[in-house]
Amino acid sequence: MHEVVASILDPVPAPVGTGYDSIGINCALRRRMRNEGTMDSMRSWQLTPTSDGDLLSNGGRLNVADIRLLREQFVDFMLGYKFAIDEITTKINILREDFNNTHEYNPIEHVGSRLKSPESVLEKVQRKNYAMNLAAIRENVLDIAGVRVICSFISDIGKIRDMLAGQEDITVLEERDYITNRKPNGYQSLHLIVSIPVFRSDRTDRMPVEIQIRTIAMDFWASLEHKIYYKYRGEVPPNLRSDLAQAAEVATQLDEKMEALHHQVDHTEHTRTSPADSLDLSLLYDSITPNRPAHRLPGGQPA
Ligand code: 0O2
Repeated sequence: MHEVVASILDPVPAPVGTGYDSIGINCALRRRMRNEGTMDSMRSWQLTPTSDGDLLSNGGRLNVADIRLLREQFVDFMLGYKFAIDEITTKINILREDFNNTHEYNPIEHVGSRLKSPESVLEKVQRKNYAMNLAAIRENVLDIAGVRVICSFISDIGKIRDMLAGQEDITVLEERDYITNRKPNGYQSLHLIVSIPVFRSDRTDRMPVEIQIRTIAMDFWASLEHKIYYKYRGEVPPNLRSDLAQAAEVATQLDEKMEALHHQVDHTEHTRTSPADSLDLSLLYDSITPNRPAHRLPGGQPA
């Protein structure tokens, strides 16, 4: 049965690189197209019936209508994760724009996201020995939706974490700190599994999203390591492994150096305070409508 379903899902080709699409503000359209493309490619999964139109499974026969229903349910299931990515990405882009507007410095360099391919979801279910049904996937595979935030400095990672974790509708389900506890191969990143409500047309679902937060140097290392890992199909030769471990050490030193430099720069914030609600905006009005008669202050004096 598993093999039959997997063949119906007609695997989307494994992405080159990290699979995370960069979605800086300038790339928002590309991200949308890519996300829509992902869902479109799922809709165009080809069925592979036997000569008499049915699909064989271990337990008997599945007809094409059963498989079509299964596919539609899977597409709908995956759509929820795409919406969850959209929600988290919007939150991060709001933080970024707010930082640009109200602070002198913006800790968010890039934001990326990826929706796990159906092939990779089912591969994980198989590998972890979970039951091959949607309920088990929902409960156990918490990284179907992934968002990656790249920061300038190590200290930004905690700030971004706290800003997201502090939002009312976000619940942190799990946290893995691979920065304090670097992986043996050198991998560093802060991973949060959060849940967020997604408001569908007929229901509200709380959806899990894996958020990875790391510096530019950590990300540079991870994307190269990912390519090497895939090139060697997980069997990375010992000399490359040791070079990667050294490169991770250099990346950490660079992060520490940049952090120290960052602290030497005067970051006295000239943060604008929010305007008081009672502030008189008539002067602003006069300044943007110069041809109008001058505004009169209370008491009849021209402003
Ligand atoms: P991708 O390309 O992001 O889809 P598991 O999913 O069970 O294998 P686990 O323990 O649930 O792993 O999660 P873990 O270790 O926290 O890592 C999940 C994600 O972190 C991976 O997702 C990678 O994106 C990233 N990651 C973890 N370890 C490494 C590493 O050593 N090198 C690199 N480059 N990335 C790593 P995916 O789904 O494996 O890949």
